[in-house]
Order: sequence, then C-alpha cells, then structure tokens
Amino acid sequence: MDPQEARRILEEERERGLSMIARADSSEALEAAKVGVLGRKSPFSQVQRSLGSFGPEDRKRLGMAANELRDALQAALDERRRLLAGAEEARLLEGDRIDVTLPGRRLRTGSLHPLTIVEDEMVGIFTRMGYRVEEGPEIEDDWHNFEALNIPRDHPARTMKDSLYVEIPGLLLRTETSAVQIRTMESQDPPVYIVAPGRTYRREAVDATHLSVFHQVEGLAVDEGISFADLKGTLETFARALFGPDRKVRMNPDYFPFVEPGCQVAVSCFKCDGTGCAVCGNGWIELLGAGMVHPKVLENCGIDAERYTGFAFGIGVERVAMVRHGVSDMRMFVEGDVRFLQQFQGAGV
Ligand code: FA5
Repeated sequence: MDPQEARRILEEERERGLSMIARADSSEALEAAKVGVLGRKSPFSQVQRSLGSFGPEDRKRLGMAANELRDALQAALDERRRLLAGAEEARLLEGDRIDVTLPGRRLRTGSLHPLTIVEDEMVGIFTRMGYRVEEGPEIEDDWHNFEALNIPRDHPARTMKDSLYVEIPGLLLRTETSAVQIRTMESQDPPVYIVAPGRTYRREAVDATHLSVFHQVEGLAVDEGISFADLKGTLETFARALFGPDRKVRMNPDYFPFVEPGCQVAVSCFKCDGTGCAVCGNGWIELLGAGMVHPKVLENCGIDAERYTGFAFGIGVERVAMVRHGVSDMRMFVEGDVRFLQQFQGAGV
C-alpha cells in the first residue's frame, strides 16, 4: 500500500466507521462494529501496519491522521455504548413496571372441611355439658379394640370381614372409637366424663350411607349412681342442640358386647321426614350406638362395678353431617369436589 491509498482508506474508514457505530442498536451490535472498524483485520489496522514502510514525512503525517481517527472512532464508540446502556436500562425498567392502580389478586383462602365443622360442633355440645376431650391411636391392639371391650374371640367383628389388619401381628386399624373408653378407664379413676373424636376403619362395601374410613365421636361417663335415664337425657340434649326440636329421635334396643342394656339411636330422615326414601330406606337414619357400660368392661379396667356405673355412646360423624346439612350421599364428603366443599365456606370459624 502506498501513502496515497493509506490516506484514502483513512478517510473512507472515518465515514464507514462512524456510520456503523451510529447504526449499532444493541451492545452486541456495537461490539461487532468495534471489531469491524478497529479490530486486527480492519482496513484501519492494515494502514497502521503499513506506516513503517513509508518515508519519514508520510509516516509522521499519516501516523498522526491514524491516531486522530482512532481517537474519534473510540469516542464515538464510548458515546454510543453509554446511550445504549441507558436505553437498555430504561427498557428493563419499563418491563418491570407495575401498575399500582390495578386491583390486587386475592389469595383464595381455604375453609374447614364440613366433617371437621360438624365434629367440632358435636364435641362442643359435650364440652359445654362438662365433658373433656380424649384421643387414642388409630392403630390399636387386640386388647383395647376387642378383648377389654368384652368382644370374645369368636365374635364376628374379629374376622377379616369387618376389620382391617396391619402387617404387624396383633395390631389392626381401630374399628370403633370405643377403644378409647378402655384407654381412658385404665389411666383415670372415676368420675370420668370424656368424648373421643376420631377416625375409624372397617372393611365395608361403600355406598351412600357407608364408608370404609369414617369418623365417630365416642362418649363415656362413669360415676356413682349413673342410670339409663342419664344416658337418654344426654343424648336427647345432644340431638336437640344439633338438629333442633323438629327432628324426631328414636331409641331401639340393640346389642353391643360392651354395654348392657344397649340401644341404637336414629333421627327421622331429613329428606322424607320419616316416610322412607332412597336416602334412609325406612324413614330413619341411624346415628349412634349406646348403652350402659358392661360391668365386665369396668372390671377389665380395674374399676369397682359394684360402686360405679356408666354409660357410653359412639356417634357417626358422617351420618350426623348428612342429616345436619341435607347431604344425600356420604361419599360427597370424601370426593374432594370443590363445588360441594365451597358451600361450607365460612361455616364453623
Ligand atoms: C359402634 O361402632 C359402637 N362402638 C357404638 C357404641 C359405643 C355402642 C359405645 C355402645 C357404646 P356401630 O357399628 O353401630 O357401633 O357404629 C356407630 C355409628 O357409626 C353408626 O350409628 C353410624 O352412625 C356410624 N357408622 C358405622 N358404620 C359406618 C360406616 N361404614 N360409614 C359411616 N358411618 C358408619
């Protein structure tokens, strides 16, 4: 390259370089422009490399011109970089902008499950009568679930048909909350007035009024001079508090090995009012089993059956919830359909 060509290139490069820099619209494009105008392979660098072959006069003049051009391009690059950085920051800020005048997104609050609401209500009625709340394990042993409750070895409740066993021999999922009666009487002396809410498990064919995992609220009162009249009065108070005076309450004799005498309590059906329908069958919905604690059960727990008497009851929470809220199929409580559950929002808190 001769000095004339070098001069021409420097002039062209000024124009070409400044316009490339001005057109760069991002940091990446600007970096590419820098390589193009001042990089090792750029025409500008070729001119610089040729300077050494020129005579002293040309070398000096063209050297100064090259330095001046490099400074000018570098200044243009710096200025463009500053502009682009500002614009990019403004773009980021714009993207992050929030409109504080928009209405907020409300968090959807959960609500208590209808069975929890009803169980709380049931327990509340008894605690207001002076009962304490007890709890027991859901995996029980043979003694508490059967033996101490006077359920002999050949009782049908012992067979695999009704009970769900776990792999550890001698343990099963409790079939009724009555096991808590035993645990309570073993650890406390009379007078005892307790309710024990909790989950129970049975091998059941599931239908509109039966689940295989369901809930009961057990009750137990042991004291001097307790009679069947006390049981009747307590259960009537409970039924009236929960269902109001309109529902009819029926008591029928029934058999449970751990009570004598025993009975079963039902309320008139909310759907047909006692005439019989698909929900209830015969007009009544059975809610609970009850009776006077069998003397053998008291003795199994080391309580003097000559001195003390008691009553016990076991109420089905799902059955109560059905009657209380007019739900015709118990399975709805466990299906998790939000449209069903939402209807109980705000209740029970
Ligand atoms: C018992 O479980 C006795 N332990 C009750 C008892 C306690 C009697 C204390 C005497 C003294 P039963 O199996 O009938 O009894 O159940 C009691 C209540 O639980 C029933 O009235 C019903 O409301 C409810 N229940 C029973 N089986 C189911 C089921 N598969 N699904 C939903 N609820 C049930």
